[in-house]
Amino acid sequence: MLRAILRAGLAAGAIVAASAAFADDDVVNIGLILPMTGQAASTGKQEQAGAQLYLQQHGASVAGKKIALIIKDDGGAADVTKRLAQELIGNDKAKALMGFGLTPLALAVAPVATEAKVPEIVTAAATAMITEKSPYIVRTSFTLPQAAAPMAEWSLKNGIHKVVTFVTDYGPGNDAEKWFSDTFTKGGGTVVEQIRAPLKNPDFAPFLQRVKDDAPDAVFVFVPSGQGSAFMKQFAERGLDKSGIKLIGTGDVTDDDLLADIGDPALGAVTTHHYSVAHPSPENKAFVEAFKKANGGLRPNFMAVAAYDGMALVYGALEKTKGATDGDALIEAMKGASWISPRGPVSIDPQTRDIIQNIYVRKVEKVDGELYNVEFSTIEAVKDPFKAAKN
Ligand code: VNL
Repeated sequence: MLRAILRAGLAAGAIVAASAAFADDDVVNIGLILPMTGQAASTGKQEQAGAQLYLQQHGASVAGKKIALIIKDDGGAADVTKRLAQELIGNDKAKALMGFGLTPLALAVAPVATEAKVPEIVTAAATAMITEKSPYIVRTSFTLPQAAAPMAEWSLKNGIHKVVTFVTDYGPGNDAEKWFSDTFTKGGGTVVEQIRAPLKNPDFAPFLQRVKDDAPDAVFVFVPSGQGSAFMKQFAERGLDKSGIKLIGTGDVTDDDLLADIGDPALGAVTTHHYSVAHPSPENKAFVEAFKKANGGLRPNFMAVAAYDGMALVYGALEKTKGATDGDALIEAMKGASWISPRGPVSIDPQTRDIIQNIYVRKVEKVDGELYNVEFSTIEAVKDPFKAAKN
């Protein structure tokens, strides 16, 4: 892992060197901390590519400042994330930290952000309570309650009465389980069983056998980005794709960059999420085309879009502060910011610093020989319901 950190550090060094024409004071370092290695490496890759695409398209300067991204690999280990955050602030004078591929990694940095008064822009991790852990946290990804509750609403209206929930056993999975189950039960549905699988190296097979034995109308699934194809393959191996048990979930399981690998067993899965590579807007068409071109044909997923939007948030804030990089000024400028993302219109809730966005109901379909999450219904401007319920 050390080698990977050094390599990422060197690459970032090259970006900084390119900004030599600007005086040191005019360079704004942004620390992008991601799992570039380890189990969540696909998230790191997508996020890095998303942030770099924004930089490439919008130029590395804004409000008279030169923007330099310093990319660091935490290997998915929270103690490393925290140390890198401290070093980026202490040594590199980073004015914002971005990334955080998993909930524990985002949480580890919260006290660092608070103490240093440096914005922590969470572009991946999605447990609802994260933004409550520091007044310097702003999020451009999503929250699991925001995505999971609409799945329950849709299920209630579409002939699904009995559901088994299947989630990865940590923050976002627990949020998904709770917000799907509570919403579904309140509306008259029955949750037959709630199954949780471990985050690290899960063997889904024994859990899937339980789903099969329960014979529900549907299984509601949350697994983090990157695990969807292992899950779906074992789902198909157990014959669940042909068992009449419908697959529903948040869009993490039918991740855009994994659909080709999953193949036909994904067909017909209905999920709720904030981004599909098939989102039919001119902004998204341009984004997808440019992303693929810059990354050897790789499809962007929701992680890439959140990092792209994290950069949009920083650029917008710097414009508002006229280049001032004081942490309090930047956070104030981010509150209430709104823009058109490749995913659709978004804004930052000034009360919670979480993102308000459309949630789309989508179905996996084959279009021109390729699998896509095809959006067929939109719930507009959804706020994180976890925080809305408290206010
Ligand atoms: C998290 C949530 C991570 C959703 C994910 O993929 C995801 C998290 C890495 O909060 O840890 O799809």
